[in-house]
Amino acid sequence: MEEINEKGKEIIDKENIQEIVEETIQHLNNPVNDLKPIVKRYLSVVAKVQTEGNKFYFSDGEAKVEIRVVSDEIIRVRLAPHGVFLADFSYAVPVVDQKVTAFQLEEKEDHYAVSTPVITCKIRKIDFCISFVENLSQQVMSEDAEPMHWEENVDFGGYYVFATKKCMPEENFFGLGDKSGNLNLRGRRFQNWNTDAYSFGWNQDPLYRTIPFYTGLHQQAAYGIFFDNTFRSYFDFGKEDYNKTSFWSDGGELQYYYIHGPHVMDVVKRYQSVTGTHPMPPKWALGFHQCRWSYYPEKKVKEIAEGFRSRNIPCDAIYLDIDYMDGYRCFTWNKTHFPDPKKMIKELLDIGMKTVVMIDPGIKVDDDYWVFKEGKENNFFCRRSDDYYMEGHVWPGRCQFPDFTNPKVREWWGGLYKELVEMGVAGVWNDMNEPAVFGSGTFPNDVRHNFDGFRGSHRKAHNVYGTQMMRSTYDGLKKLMRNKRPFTITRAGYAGMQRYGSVWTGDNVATWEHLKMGNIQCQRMAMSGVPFCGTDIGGFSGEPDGELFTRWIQLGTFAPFMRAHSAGDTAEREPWSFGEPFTSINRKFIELRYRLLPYLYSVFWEHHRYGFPILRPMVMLEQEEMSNNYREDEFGYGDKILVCPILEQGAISRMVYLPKGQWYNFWTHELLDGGSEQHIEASIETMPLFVKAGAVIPEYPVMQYVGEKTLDEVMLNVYFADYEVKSFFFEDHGDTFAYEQDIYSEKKFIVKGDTKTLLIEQTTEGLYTVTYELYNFNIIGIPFNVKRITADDQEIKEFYVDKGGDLHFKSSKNFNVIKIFTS
Ligand code: MIG
Repeated sequence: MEEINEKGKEIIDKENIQEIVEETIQHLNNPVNDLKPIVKRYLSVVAKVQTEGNKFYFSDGEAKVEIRVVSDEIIRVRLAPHGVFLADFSYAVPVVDQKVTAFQLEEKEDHYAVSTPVITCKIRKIDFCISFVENLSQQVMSEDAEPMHWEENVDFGGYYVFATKKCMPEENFFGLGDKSGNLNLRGRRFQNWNTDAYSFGWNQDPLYRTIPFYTGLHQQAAYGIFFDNTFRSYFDFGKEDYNKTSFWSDGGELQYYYIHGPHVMDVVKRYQSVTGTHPMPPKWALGFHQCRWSYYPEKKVKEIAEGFRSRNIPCDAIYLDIDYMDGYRCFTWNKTHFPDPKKMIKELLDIGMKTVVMIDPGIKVDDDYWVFKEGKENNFFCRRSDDYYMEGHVWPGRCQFPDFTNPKVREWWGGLYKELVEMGVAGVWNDMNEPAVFGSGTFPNDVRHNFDGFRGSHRKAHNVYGTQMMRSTYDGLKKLMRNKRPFTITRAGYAGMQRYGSVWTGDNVATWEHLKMGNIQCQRMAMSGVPFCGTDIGGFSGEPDGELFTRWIQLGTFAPFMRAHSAGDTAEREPWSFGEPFTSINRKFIELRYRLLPYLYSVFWEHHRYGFPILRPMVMLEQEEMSNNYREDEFGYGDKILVCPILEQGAISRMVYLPKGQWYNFWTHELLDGGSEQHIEASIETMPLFVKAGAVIPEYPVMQYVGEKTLDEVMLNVYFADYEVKSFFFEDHGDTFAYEQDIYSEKKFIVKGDTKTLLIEQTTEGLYTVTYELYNFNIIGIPFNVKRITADDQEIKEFYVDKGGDLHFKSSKNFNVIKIFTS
């Protein structure tokens, strides 16, 4: 690599270029040289500039670069080695242009500058090196170490494309989708190629998903780079050369978005503005889910469902893994095990249990099977370059695979869910969509794809196959469910996958290391734009003991997606499988999940509407604190709760870092000062959990499933602070898209305390009216004797302080201002 770069540098000298081209041609024409040409070509001197609206073109005479102002904080860069850009189509980015207030192009002595009110993109004349500068601070956020370069791909056509940037001193990197290993990516190299990674290990790479987006943080300021390229791609964060960060891919266009911060949170939020946020999920999907490979026959499924109810352990969904099908044929039922699925699903629903079923991409080659027949007749299955069908073995045996990059195929596939939806299936689980094939791992490179009319081989379509399958599932269900919110879960995906549903981290293992790894994976997914993520609680393969399982349930309580799952060759694994004291502790935490559900739902809304992630790694909460670049256990759950799982066997306490400000210990209500590490007790019955002072945390009574009870009041836990703090509380129907027509209720609370008073203000937005009438206040940490309470100047006479010092009273849900006085 180093050698090649040296070679490349020579080329920068324009004089040399003809020589190099001739050398390359000779090299290619020499039959002895069936090696790839080792010549990389670099952009050279900027020779020509053109403007077209928000797009600016710079050329060195042959290669062309497009700089497009996407918003005040986002600029896109594209490279066309021979001056012709590829079609501007992306599965990740539905709409490129956002709102820009102003932009301009200026010519300076040694560079051109494309600027917005916030950032400037500089293109250096002499060598085409591109840099991004924040206007206000003049800080150079990101800067090419070498001009963009490429290498002809003789085997497939097109180019290998490369960008190499300076790795700033003390710069750290985050994101990049699903990688195992530490949260901070500095010093490592990665590859993106969706892979079925059964029992993956620490630092194993690649895994199931591809999200070529990272956040860089240096001198306390952050920016992001989203390399929107679906081919196999690579990222090197100062591994090969401590001073360089590079990304490259096996084909496609060198196209990336520079996304400005300076807060890490801004970077992630703006990345979501480019690739979209997750739609509101059905509320029940935020409950607890129970899964196993596989629960069958029907009797077993019902027994498990009833097992939850008889033990009073809340649960909203039960999963049917591949064995519910007839010979693993998708969209069929094994009639021996499930003689009347509709009836079973209804009976499950009667006790509040939703049914989620698995659907895989591999379709059994079988002329008596209607799905295969339809796919064959309509030419919906993938073909090889020489026109043979793409065939591979998966669960059903010999299979063909729908080309989900074809909009017609997506439409067809989406419609295939009709019968399942009519039977009452509430959600769909898409597995094996890397795509995974037994033996060879995945499709061969030469498989052709429609790519929404833009055509491509599997090299280009591989990493998006899973997302397009999931999209087809999501869109299909949305139609069939008559605009009720679908619940979908996928294993594979590409950037933007969050627009179509949730994800789990794949086949993990029942070890303490995997518990730690899973915690990091979900945080990393959150920083990569995928909020609704969870791990297989308990570990998919291997056997957890009661302690590990319970610690996993505890962590899972604060994973956006909470599901226990296990492989078929393991012992049964329900929350009660390990006996006491574990069953009771598991129940207590699952109940906590349901108590905090209105909070989680509100945080989900903040994600959907404003682009904030649900999980917030410490570096996101406090990026100015250098040590947070390396912290990966503690995380924010929304902006009001801080979680720190116990990740070590036998541990009954641990050190926890609390960000600056004041925090209440959730269990003891002890008030702690942040900004340092604290020693926190956490026997197996508990885990370190903190609430920000000033927070209003809405709470529901424990329910066995979402919507079990009609509420006549909602509890508001208010944590006293002697400064001002805002909180959100979002409610709506919970399962329709009416929120898109403003039919929701978004409440904002402002809490302000001092030594004598506490004020709680409420404002409401949206057109939805909640059905309950009262708030039941639980005020924690009031430092004075309460003498009087008013709601909108009306006296509230009934109140009391309990033994623990918490103040209780009720008020109308419609209050504007509540005042609590000491005199
Ligand atoms: O080849 O459907 O990751 O969750 O239980 C294994 C059976 C296929 C892999 C999934 C796992 C699921 C399993 N599947």
